[in-house]
Amino acid sequence: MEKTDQELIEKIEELRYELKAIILAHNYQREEIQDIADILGDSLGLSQDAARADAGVIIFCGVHFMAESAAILSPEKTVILPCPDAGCPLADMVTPEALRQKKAEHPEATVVCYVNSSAETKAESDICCTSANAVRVVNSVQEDTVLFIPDKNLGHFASQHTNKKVILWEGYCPIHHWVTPEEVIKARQAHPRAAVVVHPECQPEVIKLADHVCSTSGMISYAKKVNTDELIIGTEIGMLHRLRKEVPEKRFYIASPRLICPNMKKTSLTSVLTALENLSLVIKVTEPIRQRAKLALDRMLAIPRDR
Ligand code: CIZ
Repeated sequence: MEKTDQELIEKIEELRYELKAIILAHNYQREEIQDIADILGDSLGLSQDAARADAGVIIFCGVHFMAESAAILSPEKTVILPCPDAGCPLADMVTPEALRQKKAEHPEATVVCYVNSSAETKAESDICCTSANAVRVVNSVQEDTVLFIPDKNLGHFASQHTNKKVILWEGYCPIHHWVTPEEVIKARQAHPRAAVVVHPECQPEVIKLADHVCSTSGMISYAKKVNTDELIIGTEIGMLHRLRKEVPEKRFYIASPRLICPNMKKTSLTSVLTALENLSLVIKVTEPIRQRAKLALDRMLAIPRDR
């Protein structure tokens, strides 16, 4: 007989305690996964929290590159991705081989790599960035030319806030990229008093229509401080659950009904329980790749934080 959600949660609690495991959930996860998580956040913040946590086992409810980031920062811990096929099309839009070729074409450029990328791609890069600190990272590098990978929309956003030449990689998040200006205009018409907040992975035409552009962590602080009690949110729909819980006095609307990432929704209570029972899939990064990828992350972390 199939277990009820309550039974699954009780079993997860039991095993989590026995194994001294912590459950991390990305802001885009299903509501029931967010609700059982020890820590909720963005990919880099979660990986940093995992590194600090007193736990041997980390259940990373997110997509593959996120669990890799946790493995890069916590090599001594067992990092488990509950759904082995939870990937990221954006991360897959750059390969280390293609990057090496592009670097050879632009030897003058510093490679700035968005954390939504594989460990191997990070290892080929000079410095990482997040959606929260992309502008700061681009401005921090010494060279005048930056090769920004793999998200062209975030790279374009950063290029609008720097004097550096930014070479864009032809990559994008299929969820954010396909939000249209028409959808945002329609949402504004439906909620005329609402502020429009969008993620910088959206297209420039959508960004132009927004009152504020920021990362998922930035959305929480903006929602708390902005002088309006309604917000239209242009990022993956899972974020609305967190916003509604943390800022219950305000109302949130999604900018487009298509802002649903199928990979982020793969993780269920059953897959979390199975992951705890079988301790699988363990995410491993080979030591040479880990060290080089960590260097790119460390260079970013050395820049004062802006989250
Ligand atoms: O880096 C992350 O976690 C993502 C995908 C978005 C964000 O802005 O937090």
